[in-house]
Amino acid sequence: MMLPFLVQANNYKNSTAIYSDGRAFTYQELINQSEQLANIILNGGKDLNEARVAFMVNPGFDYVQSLWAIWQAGGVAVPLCITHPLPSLAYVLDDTTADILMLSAEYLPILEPYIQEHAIRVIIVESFNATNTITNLPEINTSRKALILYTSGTTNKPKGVVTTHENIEAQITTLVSSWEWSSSDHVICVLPLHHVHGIINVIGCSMWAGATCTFISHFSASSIFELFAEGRINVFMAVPTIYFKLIAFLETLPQEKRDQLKAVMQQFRLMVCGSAALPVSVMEKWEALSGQILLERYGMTELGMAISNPYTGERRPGYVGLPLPGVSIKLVNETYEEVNLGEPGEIIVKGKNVFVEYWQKPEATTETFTKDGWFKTGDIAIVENGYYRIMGRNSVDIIKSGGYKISALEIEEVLREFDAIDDCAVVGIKDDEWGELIVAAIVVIPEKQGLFDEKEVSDWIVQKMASYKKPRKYLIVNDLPRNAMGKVVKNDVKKLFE
Ligand code: MLC
Ligand code: AMP
Repeated sequence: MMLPFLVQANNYKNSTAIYSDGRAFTYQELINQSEQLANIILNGGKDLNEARVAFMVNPGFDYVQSLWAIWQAGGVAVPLCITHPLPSLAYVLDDTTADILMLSAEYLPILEPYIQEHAIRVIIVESFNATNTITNLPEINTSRKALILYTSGTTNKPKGVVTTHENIEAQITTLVSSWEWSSSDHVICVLPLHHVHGIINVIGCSMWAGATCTFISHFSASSIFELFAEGRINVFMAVPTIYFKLIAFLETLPQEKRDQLKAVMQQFRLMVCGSAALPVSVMEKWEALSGQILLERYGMTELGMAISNPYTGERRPGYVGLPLPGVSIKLVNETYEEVNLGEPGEIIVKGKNVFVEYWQKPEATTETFTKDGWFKTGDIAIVENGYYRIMGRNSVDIIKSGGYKISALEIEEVLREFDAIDDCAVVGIKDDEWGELIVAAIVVIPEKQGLFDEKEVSDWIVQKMASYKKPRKYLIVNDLPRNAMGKVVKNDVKKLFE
Protein backbone atom coordinates (compact mmCIF):
# COMPACT_ATOMS: atom_id res chain seq x y z
CA MET A 1 0.00 0.00 0.00
CA MET A 2 1.36 3.39 -1.01
CA LEU A 3 1.62 6.03 1.70
CA PRO A 4 -1.40 8.37 1.49
CA PHE A 5 0.57 11.49 0.57
CA LEU A 6 2.00 9.64 -2.45
CA VAL A 7 -1.42 8.40 -3.53
CA GLN A 8 -2.49 12.04 -3.52
CA ALA A 9 0.60 13.27 -5.37
CA ASN A 10 0.09 10.69 -8.11
CA ASN A 11 -3.20 12.40 -8.98
CA TYR A 12 -1.41 15.62 -9.89
CA LYS A 13 1.81 14.41 -11.56
CA ASN A 14 2.03 17.17 -14.15
CA SER A 15 1.02 20.05 -11.92
CA THR A 16 3.53 22.38 -10.31
CA ALA A 17 4.06 21.36 -6.70
CA ILE A 18 6.77 23.78 -5.64
CA TYR A 19 8.44 27.02 -6.60
CA SER A 20 11.78 27.42 -4.91
CA ASP A 21 15.40 28.20 -5.73
CA GLY A 22 14.25 30.13 -8.81
CA ARG A 23 12.42 27.26 -10.52
CA ALA A 24 9.24 25.21 -10.63
CA PHE A 25 9.07 21.52 -9.70
CA THR A 26 6.23 19.21 -10.67
CA TYR A 27 4.67 16.53 -8.48
CA GLN A 28 6.26 13.99 -10.82
CA GLU A 29 9.71 15.38 -10.00
CA LEU A 30 8.91 15.33 -6.31
CA ILE A 31 7.78 11.72 -6.51
CA ASN A 32 10.79 10.59 -8.55
CA GLN A 33 13.45 12.48 -6.66
CA SER A 34 12.14 11.58 -3.21
CA GLU A 35 11.94 7.92 -4.24
CA GLN A 36 15.56 7.98 -5.37
CA LEU A 37 16.67 9.82 -2.27
CA ALA A 38 14.85 7.18 -0.19
CA ASN A 39 17.02 4.59 -1.91
CA ILE A 40 20.13 6.49 -0.97
CA ILE A 41 18.98 6.75 2.63
CA LEU A 42 18.30 3.01 2.67
CA ASN A 43 21.82 2.39 1.42
CA GLY A 44 21.03 -1.18 0.41
CA GLY A 45 18.84 -1.89 3.45
CA LYS A 46 15.19 -2.86 3.09
CA ASP A 47 13.41 -0.68 5.63
CA LEU A 48 14.59 1.87 8.21
CA ASN A 49 11.99 0.42 10.58
CA GLU A 50 11.31 3.73 12.28
CA ALA A 51 14.96 4.75 12.68
CA ARG A 52 15.12 8.50 13.25
CA VAL A 53 16.48 10.60 10.42
CA ALA A 54 17.23 14.20 11.34
CA PHE A 55 17.26 16.76 8.57
CA MET A 56 18.44 20.36 8.51
CA VAL A 57 17.42 21.43 5.07
CA ASN A 58 16.47 24.80 3.59
CA PRO A 59 12.79 25.52 2.91
CA GLY A 60 11.89 24.54 -0.64
CA PHE A 61 12.00 21.49 -2.91
CA ASP A 62 14.94 19.99 -0.98
CA TYR A 63 13.01 20.11 2.29
CA VAL A 64 9.90 18.39 0.91
CA GLN A 65 11.84 15.76 -1.01
CA SER A 66 13.89 14.98 2.14
CA LEU A 67 10.74 14.58 4.24
CA TRP A 68 9.07 12.36 1.65
CA ALA A 69 12.26 10.33 1.18
CA ILE A 70 12.60 9.63 4.90
CA TRP A 71 8.98 8.48 5.03
CA GLN A 72 9.36 6.23 1.99
CA ALA A 73 12.47 4.65 3.47
CA GLY A 74 10.46 3.76 6.59
CA GLY A 75 12.15 6.35 8.81
CA VAL A 76 10.85 8.82 11.36
CA ALA A 77 11.54 12.37 10.20
CA VAL A 78 13.06 14.80 12.70
CA PRO A 79 13.24 18.33 11.24
CA LEU A 80 15.96 20.50 12.78
CA CYS A 81 15.50 24.25 12.99
CA ILE A 82 17.89 25.92 10.54
CA THR A 83 18.61 28.81 12.91
CA HIS A 84 19.29 26.87 16.11
CA PRO A 85 22.76 26.91 17.66
CA LEU A 86 24.70 23.65 18.08
CA PRO A 87 23.62 22.81 21.67
CA SER A 88 19.91 22.89 20.67
CA LEU A 89 20.59 20.77 17.58
CA ALA A 90 22.72 18.32 19.56
CA TYR A 91 19.95 17.96 22.14
CA VAL A 92 17.49 16.81 19.45
CA LEU A 93 20.05 14.54 17.77
CA ASP A 94 20.94 12.90 21.08
CA ASP A 95 17.37 12.65 22.30
CA THR A 96 16.16 10.95 19.12
CA THR A 97 19.40 8.93 18.76
CA ALA A 98 19.28 9.81 15.08
CA ASP A 99 21.96 7.95 13.16
CA ILE A 100 21.31 9.57 9.80
CA LEU A 101 21.57 13.30 9.24
CA MET A 102 20.46 14.98 6.03
CA LEU A 103 21.79 18.47 5.40
CA SER A 104 21.80 21.40 3.07
CA ALA A 105 25.55 21.85 2.55
CA GLU A 106 25.63 25.24 4.30
CA TYR A 107 24.73 23.58 7.64
CA LEU A 108 27.68 21.20 7.59
CA PRO A 109 30.03 23.63 9.44
CA ILE A 110 27.65 24.19 12.35
CA LEU A 111 27.15 20.44 12.81
CA GLU A 112 30.74 19.45 12.11
CA PRO A 113 31.74 19.23 15.82
CA TYR A 114 28.79 16.89 16.46
CA ILE A 115 29.52 14.79 13.39
CA GLN A 116 33.17 14.43 14.43
CA GLU A 117 32.16 12.99 17.77
CA HIS A 118 29.31 10.73 16.76
CA ALA A 119 28.88 7.79 14.44
CA ILE A 120 26.25 9.51 12.34
CA ARG A 121 25.85 9.11 8.59
CA VAL A 122 25.64 12.41 6.73
CA ILE A 123 23.81 12.92 3.44
CA ILE A 124 24.21 16.28 1.72
CA VAL A 125 20.91 16.80 -0.02
CA GLU A 126 22.06 19.08 -2.86
CA SER A 127 24.84 16.76 -3.96
CA PHE A 128 22.55 13.82 -4.41
CA ASN A 129 22.10 13.01 -8.07
CA ALA A 130 19.01 11.17 -9.14
CA THR A 131 19.82 8.04 -11.13
CA ASN A 132 17.08 6.07 -12.74
CA THR A 133 17.75 2.86 -10.88
CA ILE A 134 14.72 0.73 -10.18
CA THR A 135 13.69 1.20 -6.63
CA ASN A 136 12.25 -1.27 -4.23
CA LEU A 137 10.91 0.65 -1.28
CA PRO A 138 9.30 -0.87 1.80
CA GLU A 139 5.58 -1.14 2.43
CA ILE A 140 4.75 1.29 5.23
CA ASN A 141 1.70 0.80 7.38
CA THR A 142 0.08 4.13 8.28
CA SER A 143 0.05 3.22 11.97
CA ARG A 144 3.83 3.56 11.94
CA LYS A 145 5.60 6.55 13.49
CA ALA A 146 6.37 9.31 11.00
CA LEU A 147 7.46 12.53 12.65
CA ILE A 148 9.01 13.89 15.85
CA LEU A 149 8.63 17.62 16.52
CA TYR A 150 10.12 19.24 19.60
CA THR A 151 7.90 21.34 21.81
CA SER A 152 8.58 23.28 24.97
CA GLY A 153 6.44 22.61 27.98
CA THR A 154 6.40 22.85 31.71
CA THR A 155 9.57 20.77 31.91
CA ASN A 156 12.85 22.56 31.32
CA LYS A 157 13.84 20.60 28.21
CA PRO A 158 11.74 20.32 25.05
CA LYS A 159 9.87 17.05 24.47
CA GLY A 160 9.64 15.14 21.19
CA VAL A 161 6.03 14.88 19.98
CA VAL A 162 5.60 11.66 18.00
CA THR A 163 2.93 11.39 15.32
CA THR A 164 2.11 8.54 12.97
CA HIS A 165 1.26 8.68 9.26
CA GLU A 166 -2.37 8.20 10.30
CA ASN A 167 -2.23 11.15 12.71
CA ILE A 168 -0.72 13.35 10.01
CA GLU A 169 -3.33 12.28 7.48
CA ALA A 170 -6.11 13.15 9.95
CA GLN A 171 -4.51 16.53 10.73
CA ILE A 172 -4.24 17.38 7.04
CA THR A 173 -7.54 16.04 5.70
CA THR A 174 -9.72 17.85 8.22
CA LEU A 175 -8.13 21.14 7.09
CA VAL A 176 -8.24 20.31 3.38
CA SER A 177 -11.98 19.73 3.55
CA SER A 178 -12.86 22.46 6.09
CA TRP A 179 -10.87 25.18 4.35
CA GLU A 180 -11.75 23.89 0.87
CA TRP A 181 -8.20 23.43 -0.40
CA SER A 182 -8.01 22.58 -4.10
CA SER A 183 -5.43 21.93 -6.80
CA SER A 184 -5.87 25.48 -8.09
CA ASP A 185 -4.59 26.94 -4.81
CA HIS A 186 -1.19 28.56 -4.51
CA VAL A 187 0.20 29.20 -1.03
CA ILE A 188 3.39 30.90 0.06
CA CYS A 189 5.41 29.31 2.86
CA VAL A 190 7.07 31.87 5.14
CA LEU A 191 7.01 29.84 8.35
CA PRO A 192 9.79 27.87 9.99
CA LEU A 193 9.70 24.19 9.09
CA HIS A 194 10.23 22.55 12.48
CA HIS A 195 6.66 23.18 13.66
CA VAL A 196 3.19 22.04 12.65
CA HIS A 197 2.03 25.41 11.34
CA GLY A 198 4.49 25.27 8.45
CA ILE A 199 4.72 21.49 8.09
CA ILE A 200 1.04 20.49 8.33
CA ASN A 201 -1.04 23.58 7.51
CA VAL A 202 1.11 24.92 4.68
CA ILE A 203 3.16 22.08 3.15
CA GLY A 204 0.95 19.16 4.22
CA CYS A 205 -2.32 20.67 3.02
CA SER A 206 -1.00 22.16 -0.21
CA MET A 207 0.79 18.95 -1.26
CA TRP A 208 -2.26 16.86 -0.33
CA ALA A 209 -4.56 19.00 -2.46
CA GLY A 210 -2.27 19.07 -5.50
CA ALA A 211 -1.83 22.81 -5.02
CA THR A 212 1.36 24.85 -5.48
CA CYS A 213 3.61 26.03 -2.67
CA THR A 214 6.11 28.85 -3.16
CA PHE A 215 8.91 29.04 -0.60
CA ILE A 216 10.90 32.02 0.54
CA SER A 217 14.05 31.47 2.57
CA HIS A 218 13.05 33.60 5.56
CA PHE A 219 10.39 36.03 6.64
CA SER A 220 10.58 39.37 4.84
CA ALA A 221 7.58 41.69 4.46
CA SER A 222 8.87 43.20 1.22
CA SER A 223 9.49 39.78 -0.40
CA ILE A 224 6.02 38.62 0.61
CA PHE A 225 4.33 41.66 -0.94
CA GLU A 226 6.46 41.37 -4.08
CA LEU A 227 5.17 37.83 -4.50
CA PHE A 228 1.60 38.87 -3.70
CA ALA A 229 1.86 41.60 -6.36
CA GLU A 230 2.63 38.98 -9.03
CA GLY A 231 -0.97 37.87 -8.57
CA ARG A 232 -0.46 34.08 -8.43
CA ILE A 233 -0.67 33.44 -4.66
CA ASN A 234 -4.22 33.02 -3.35
CA VAL A 235 -3.76 31.42 0.11
CA PHE A 236 -1.71 32.76 3.03
CA MET A 237 -1.10 31.45 6.55
CA ALA A 238 0.86 33.11 9.32
CA VAL A 239 1.13 33.86 13.02
CA PRO A 240 -0.24 37.13 14.50
CA THR A 241 3.27 38.67 14.77
CA ILE A 242 3.70 38.28 11.01
CA TYR A 243 0.38 40.02 10.28
CA PHE A 244 1.46 42.76 12.73
CA LYS A 245 4.74 43.18 10.82
CA LEU A 246 2.99 43.15 7.42
CA ILE A 247 0.59 45.86 8.61
CA ALA A 248 3.53 47.98 9.86
CA PHE A 249 5.22 47.56 6.47
CA LEU A 250 2.06 48.42 4.50
CA GLU A 251 1.61 51.55 6.58
CA THR A 252 4.98 52.84 5.38
CA LEU A 253 3.93 52.60 1.72
CA PRO A 254 2.42 55.45 -0.33
CA GLN A 255 -1.38 55.25 -0.67
CA GLU A 256 -1.20 54.31 -4.36
CA LYS A 257 0.99 51.26 -3.65
CA ARG A 258 -1.26 50.26 -0.74
CA ASP A 259 -4.32 50.45 -2.99
CA GLN A 260 -2.60 48.24 -5.57
CA LEU A 261 -1.72 45.63 -2.95
CA LYS A 262 -5.22 45.76 -1.48
CA ALA A 263 -6.67 45.07 -4.90
CA VAL A 264 -4.41 42.00 -5.21
CA MET A 265 -5.11 40.71 -1.69
CA GLN A 266 -8.86 41.09 -2.12
CA GLN A 267 -8.62 38.34 -4.74
CA PHE A 268 -7.15 35.83 -2.25
CA ARG A 269 -9.30 32.82 -1.48
CA LEU A 270 -8.17 32.45 2.13
CA MET A 271 -5.96 34.02 4.78
CA VAL A 272 -5.51 32.16 8.07
CA CYS A 273 -4.00 33.20 11.37
CA GLY A 274 -3.03 31.11 14.38
CA SER A 275 -0.40 29.69 16.76
CA ALA A 276 -1.16 32.52 19.21
CA ALA A 277 -4.12 34.78 19.99
CA LEU A 278 -4.96 37.11 17.11
CA PRO A 279 -5.61 40.56 18.62
CA VAL A 280 -8.92 41.99 17.40
CA SER A 281 -7.08 45.22 16.47
CA VAL A 282 -4.77 43.27 14.11
CA MET A 283 -7.73 41.47 12.53
CA GLU A 284 -9.50 44.80 11.96
CA LYS A 285 -6.47 46.62 10.57
CA TRP A 286 -5.73 43.70 8.27
CA GLU A 287 -9.29 43.74 6.94
CA ALA A 288 -9.02 47.47 6.24
CA LEU A 289 -5.69 47.07 4.41
CA SER A 290 -6.31 43.81 2.56
CA GLY A 291 -10.06 43.39 2.34
CA GLN A 292 -9.61 39.95 3.94
CA ILE A 293 -11.33 38.69 7.07
CA LEU A 294 -8.73 36.51 8.73
CA LEU A 295 -9.77 32.99 9.64
CA GLU A 296 -8.41 32.33 13.14
CA ARG A 297 -7.91 28.77 14.30
CA TYR A 298 -6.44 27.03 17.36
CA GLY A 299 -3.86 24.26 17.23
CA MET A 300 -0.98 22.58 18.98
CA THR A 301 2.06 20.47 18.08
CA GLU A 302 0.41 17.45 19.73
CA LEU A 303 -2.82 17.88 17.71
CA GLY A 304 -2.31 19.76 14.50
CA MET A 305 -5.40 21.98 14.35
CA ALA A 306 -8.36 21.42 16.68
CA ILE A 307 -10.73 24.39 16.57
CA SER A 308 -11.36 26.71 13.65
CA ASN A 309 -13.56 29.57 12.57
CA PRO A 310 -15.64 28.53 9.57
CA TYR A 311 -14.51 28.94 5.97
CA THR A 312 -18.01 30.00 5.04
CA GLY A 313 -19.93 31.60 7.87
CA GLU A 314 -19.06 34.07 10.56
CA ARG A 315 -15.35 34.48 11.43
CA ARG A 316 -15.80 36.03 14.83
CA PRO A 317 -13.02 38.35 16.09
CA GLY A 318 -11.49 37.18 19.38
CA TYR A 319 -12.82 33.61 18.93
CA VAL A 320 -11.32 30.46 17.44
CA GLY A 321 -14.61 28.98 16.24
CA LEU A 322 -15.77 25.39 16.48
CA PRO A 323 -14.13 21.94 16.72
CA LEU A 324 -12.89 20.70 13.34
CA PRO A 325 -14.53 17.57 11.89
CA GLY A 326 -13.04 14.44 13.46
CA VAL A 327 -11.78 16.34 16.50
CA SER A 328 -13.66 15.90 19.80
CA ILE A 329 -13.30 18.67 22.36
CA LYS A 330 -14.40 18.96 25.99
CA LEU A 331 -13.90 21.74 28.51
CA VAL A 332 -13.18 20.31 31.95
CA ASN A 333 -12.50 21.36 35.56
CA GLU A 334 -9.47 20.39 37.70
CA THR A 335 -10.88 16.89 38.21
CA TYR A 336 -11.46 16.44 34.47
CA GLU A 337 -15.25 16.61 34.66
CA GLU A 338 -16.97 18.53 31.92
CA VAL A 339 -17.92 22.08 32.95
CA ASN A 340 -21.36 23.55 32.30
CA LEU A 341 -21.89 25.41 29.06
CA GLY A 342 -20.72 28.98 29.46
CA GLU A 343 -18.17 28.15 32.15
CA PRO A 344 -14.42 28.20 31.48
CA GLY A 345 -12.51 24.93 31.47
CA GLU A 346 -9.31 23.26 30.23
CA ILE A 347 -9.53 22.07 26.63
CA ILE A 348 -9.09 18.31 26.34
CA VAL A 349 -9.01 16.61 22.95
CA LYS A 350 -9.60 13.21 21.36
CA GLY A 351 -9.35 12.20 17.72
CA LYS A 352 -7.18 10.54 15.10
CA ASN A 353 -5.25 13.80 14.88
CA VAL A 354 -3.88 13.41 18.43
CA PHE A 355 -0.19 12.39 18.76
CA VAL A 356 0.79 9.02 20.21
CA GLU A 357 3.50 9.83 22.72
CA TYR A 358 6.30 12.05 23.91
CA TRP A 359 9.45 10.43 22.59
CA GLN A 360 10.88 8.13 25.26
CA LYS A 361 9.02 9.91 28.02
CA PRO A 362 6.38 7.40 29.13
CA GLU A 363 5.63 9.25 32.36
CA ALA A 364 5.08 12.58 30.62
CA THR A 365 2.88 10.78 28.08
CA THR A 366 0.76 9.12 30.76
CA GLU A 367 0.43 12.40 32.65
CA THR A 368 -0.76 14.31 29.62
CA PHE A 369 -3.72 12.01 28.90
CA THR A 370 -6.76 11.54 31.14
CA LYS A 371 -7.54 7.99 32.23
CA ASP A 372 -9.99 7.67 29.35
CA GLY A 373 -7.54 8.88 26.74
CA TRP A 374 -8.23 12.60 26.33
CA PHE A 375 -5.20 14.82 25.70
CA LYS A 376 -4.89 17.66 28.22
CA THR A 377 -3.89 20.82 26.37
CA GLY A 378 -3.31 23.12 29.36
CA ASP A 379 -5.25 25.84 27.51
CA ILE A 380 -8.35 27.35 29.09
CA ALA A 381 -11.36 28.21 26.94
CA ILE A 382 -15.01 29.13 27.20
CA VAL A 383 -17.91 28.70 24.78
CA GLU A 384 -19.87 31.90 24.16
CA ASN A 385 -22.76 32.03 21.71
CA GLY A 386 -21.59 28.75 20.23
CA TYR A 387 -17.96 29.73 19.58
CA TYR A 388 -14.84 28.86 21.58
CA ARG A 389 -12.74 31.67 23.00
CA ILE A 390 -9.22 30.93 24.33
CA MET A 391 -8.80 32.57 27.72
CA GLY A 392 -5.21 31.64 28.53
CA ARG A 393 -3.04 28.80 29.77
CA ASN A 394 -2.90 26.99 33.07
CA SER A 395 0.87 27.49 33.34
CA VAL A 396 2.69 30.83 33.58
CA ASP A 397 5.87 28.98 32.65
CA ILE A 398 4.79 28.63 29.03
CA ILE A 399 5.35 31.73 26.94
CA LYS A 400 4.14 32.32 23.38
CA SER A 401 6.32 34.85 21.59
CA GLY A 402 6.20 35.41 17.84
CA GLY A 403 4.11 32.21 17.62
CA TYR A 404 6.85 30.11 19.25
CA LYS A 405 6.09 28.20 22.42
CA ILE A 406 8.86 28.79 24.90
CA SER A 407 9.53 27.33 28.34
CA ALA A 408 10.46 29.92 30.97
CA LEU A 409 12.10 27.12 32.95
CA GLU A 410 14.42 26.20 30.09
CA ILE A 411 15.63 29.80 29.81
CA GLU A 412 16.08 30.12 33.59
CA GLU A 413 18.15 26.95 33.64
CA VAL A 414 20.52 28.41 31.04
CA LEU A 415 20.65 31.87 32.64
CA ARG A 416 21.65 30.37 35.99
CA GLU A 417 24.80 29.03 34.32
CA PHE A 418 25.91 32.59 33.54
CA ASP A 419 28.79 33.73 35.65
CA ALA A 420 27.29 36.74 37.47
CA ILE A 421 23.76 35.32 37.92
CA ASP A 422 22.71 33.96 41.27
CA ASP A 423 19.03 33.40 40.53
CA CYS A 424 16.45 34.51 38.01
CA ALA A 425 12.79 34.32 36.98
CA VAL A 426 11.65 34.46 33.36
CA VAL A 427 8.13 35.52 32.39
CA GLY A 428 6.22 36.62 29.31
CA ILE A 429 4.70 40.09 29.37
CA LYS A 430 1.94 41.24 27.04
CA ASP A 431 3.22 42.81 23.83
CA ASP A 432 1.29 44.02 20.78
CA GLU A 433 3.85 42.81 18.24
CA TRP A 434 5.16 39.57 19.76
CA GLY A 435 2.08 38.46 21.75
CA GLU A 436 4.32 38.04 24.74
CA LEU A 437 7.78 39.44 25.26
CA ILE A 438 10.30 37.34 27.17
CA VAL A 439 11.75 39.19 30.14
CA ALA A 440 13.95 38.15 33.06
CA ALA A 441 14.30 39.33 36.64
CA ILE A 442 17.89 38.73 37.73
CA VAL A 443 19.51 38.40 41.13
CA VAL A 444 23.22 39.06 40.75
CA ILE A 445 25.77 37.17 42.88
CA PRO A 446 26.60 39.61 45.73
CA GLU A 447 30.35 39.65 45.01
CA LYS A 448 29.65 40.28 41.31
CA GLN A 449 27.38 43.31 41.72
CA GLY A 450 27.92 45.71 38.84
CA LEU A 451 29.33 42.95 36.63
CA PHE A 452 26.07 41.92 35.01
CA ASP A 453 26.12 43.10 31.42
CA GLU A 454 22.96 42.71 29.30
CA LYS A 455 24.78 42.59 25.99
CA GLU A 456 27.20 40.01 27.28
CA VAL A 457 24.43 37.74 28.56
CA SER A 458 22.45 38.23 25.32
CA ASP A 459 25.41 37.27 23.13
CA TRP A 460 26.13 34.32 25.40
CA ILE A 461 22.60 32.93 25.52
CA VAL A 462 22.20 32.72 21.73
CA GLN A 463 25.14 30.35 21.63
CA LYS A 464 23.21 28.04 23.91
CA MET A 465 19.64 28.28 22.67
CA ALA A 466 17.47 29.56 19.82
CA SER A 467 17.60 33.36 19.56
CA TYR A 468 13.80 33.57 19.80
CA LYS A 469 14.16 32.30 23.38
CA LYS A 470 16.39 35.23 24.34
CA PRO A 471 15.01 37.59 27.04
CA ARG A 472 14.38 41.04 25.60
CA LYS A 473 14.51 42.93 28.90
CA TYR A 474 16.39 42.34 32.14
CA LEU A 475 15.66 43.78 35.53
CA ILE A 476 18.14 43.51 38.39
CA VAL A 477 16.39 42.78 41.69
CA ASN A 478 17.67 42.07 45.18
CA ASP A 479 15.23 39.19 45.68
CA LEU A 480 12.63 37.43 43.57
CA PRO A 481 9.03 37.79 44.79
CA ARG A 482 8.17 34.59 46.67
CA ASN A 483 5.16 33.16 48.51
CA ALA A 484 5.13 31.81 52.07
CA MET A 485 6.43 28.48 50.78
CA GLY A 486 9.41 30.21 49.19
CA LYS A 487 8.15 29.60 45.65
CA VAL A 488 8.66 32.37 43.09
CA VAL A 489 5.35 34.08 42.27
CA LYS A 490 5.55 34.59 38.52
CA ASN A 491 2.57 36.93 38.37
CA ASP A 492 4.37 39.25 40.79
CA VAL A 493 7.49 39.00 38.63
CA LYS A 494 5.39 40.20 35.69
CA LYS A 495 4.26 43.21 37.75
CA LEU A 496 7.90 44.27 38.19
CA PHE A 497 8.00 44.98 34.46
CA GLU A 498 4.82 47.05 34.33
C1 MLC B 1 12.92 37.99 17.04
N1 MLC B 1 13.01 39.23 17.57
C2 MLC B 1 12.25 39.29 18.68
C3 MLC B 1 11.67 37.99 18.80
N2 MLC B 1 12.09 37.22 17.77
N3 MLC B 1 11.99 40.28 19.53
C4 MLC B 1 11.15 40.01 20.55
N4 MLC B 1 10.57 38.82 20.75
C5 MLC B 1 10.80 37.79 19.89
N5 MLC B 1 10.20 36.62 20.10
C6 MLC B 1 13.78 40.35 17.07
C7 MLC B 1 15.23 39.98 16.81
O1 MLC B 1 16.03 40.11 17.95
C8 MLC B 1 15.61 40.98 15.77
O2 MLC B 1 15.82 42.24 16.37
C9 MLC B 1 14.34 41.11 14.94
O3 MLC B 1 13.28 40.71 15.79
C10 MLC B 1 14.39 40.20 13.73
O4 MLC B 1 14.78 38.90 14.16
P1 MLC B 1 14.53 37.61 13.29
O5 MLC B 1 14.97 36.40 14.01
O6 MLC B 1 15.04 37.89 11.91
O7 MLC B 1 12.98 37.62 13.35
P2 MLC B 1 11.98 37.52 12.22
O8 MLC B 1 12.49 36.69 11.10
O9 MLC B 1 11.43 38.87 11.91
O10 MLC B 1 10.94 36.60 13.01
C11 MLC B 1 9.71 36.95 13.33
C12 MLC B 1 8.77 35.82 12.92
C13 MLC B 1 9.27 34.51 13.55
C14 MLC B 1 7.40 36.19 13.44
C15 MLC B 1 8.75 35.69 11.42
O11 MLC B 1 9.28 34.67 14.96
C16 MLC B 1 8.46 33.32 13.12
O12 MLC B 1 8.65 32.78 12.04
N6 MLC B 1 7.49 32.90 13.95
C17 MLC B 1 6.61 31.77 13.64
C18 MLC B 1 6.81 30.66 14.59
C19 MLC B 1 5.89 29.48 14.27
O13 MLC B 1 5.85 28.96 13.16
N7 MLC B 1 5.14 29.04 15.23
C20 MLC B 1 4.20 27.95 15.07
C21 MLC B 1 4.41 26.88 16.11
S1 MLC B 1 3.21 25.59 15.86
P3 MLC B 1 17.10 43.11 16.08
O14 MLC B 1 16.88 44.32 16.92
O15 MLC B 1 18.24 42.24 16.50
O16 MLC B 1 17.05 43.34 14.59
C22 MLC B 1 1.91 26.08 16.81
C23 MLC B 1 0.63 25.32 16.67
C24 MLC B 1 -0.33 26.17 15.94
O17 MLC B 1 1.98 27.06 17.47
O18 MLC B 1 -1.43 26.41 16.42
O19 MLC B 1 0.04 26.59 14.84
P1 AMP C 1 2.79 24.76 20.10
O1 AMP C 1 3.00 23.90 21.28
O2 AMP C 1 3.98 25.53 19.68
O3 AMP C 1 2.19 23.95 19.05
O4 AMP C 1 1.75 25.84 20.53
C1 AMP C 1 0.44 25.50 20.83
C2 AMP C 1 -0.16 26.57 21.70
O5 AMP C 1 -0.35 27.76 20.95
C3 AMP C 1 -1.53 26.20 22.18
O6 AMP C 1 -1.46 25.34 23.28
C4 AMP C 1 -2.10 27.57 22.51
O7 AMP C 1 -1.66 27.99 23.78
C5 AMP C 1 -1.46 28.47 21.47
N1 AMP C 1 -2.38 28.78 20.37
C6 AMP C 1 -2.46 28.24 19.14
N2 AMP C 1 -3.40 28.85 18.41
C7 AMP C 1 -3.95 29.80 19.20
C8 AMP C 1 -4.98 30.76 19.02
N3 AMP C 1 -5.62 30.92 17.87
N4 AMP C 1 -5.28 31.56 20.07
C9 AMP C 1 -4.63 31.46 21.25
N5 AMP C 1 -3.65 30.57 21.46
C10 AMP C 1 -3.31 29.76 20.45
